[in-house]
Amino acid sequence: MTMIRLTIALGLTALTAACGKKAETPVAAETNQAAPAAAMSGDMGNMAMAPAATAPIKAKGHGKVTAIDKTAGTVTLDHGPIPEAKWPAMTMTFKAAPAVTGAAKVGEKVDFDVTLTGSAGEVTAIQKQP
Ligand SMILES: [Cu+2]
Repeated sequence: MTMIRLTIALGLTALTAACGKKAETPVAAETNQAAPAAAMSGDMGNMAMAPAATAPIKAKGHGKVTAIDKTAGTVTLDHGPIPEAKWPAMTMTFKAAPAVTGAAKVGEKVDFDVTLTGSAGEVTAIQKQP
């Protein structure tokens, strides 16, 4: 009997010790998680700078359709300034999906959504101005 109790006591001690260690492990894990989080915010700082170079910018524009090329999949817009991209007003040709080239009509004043990557852009949605 005594031996068994002792064994249980030892076992409990070992368990408690194990628990103690286990309790420490999550703390260490949290510390480890905090470090990547800090590193991530550092990465995000880099990401914030990246869009100027490569990351696509989603912007809204307003302008007039001057040409549509359904075969090439392009729409040419005489558009106003796009502050998101620091673009002045200009006439330029954008890539456009069939849904956009099909919806647009030359001469129409339009509002459009555009995704800009560097100096290239794709009109993703176009709507005749009300
Ligand atoms: Cu432009």
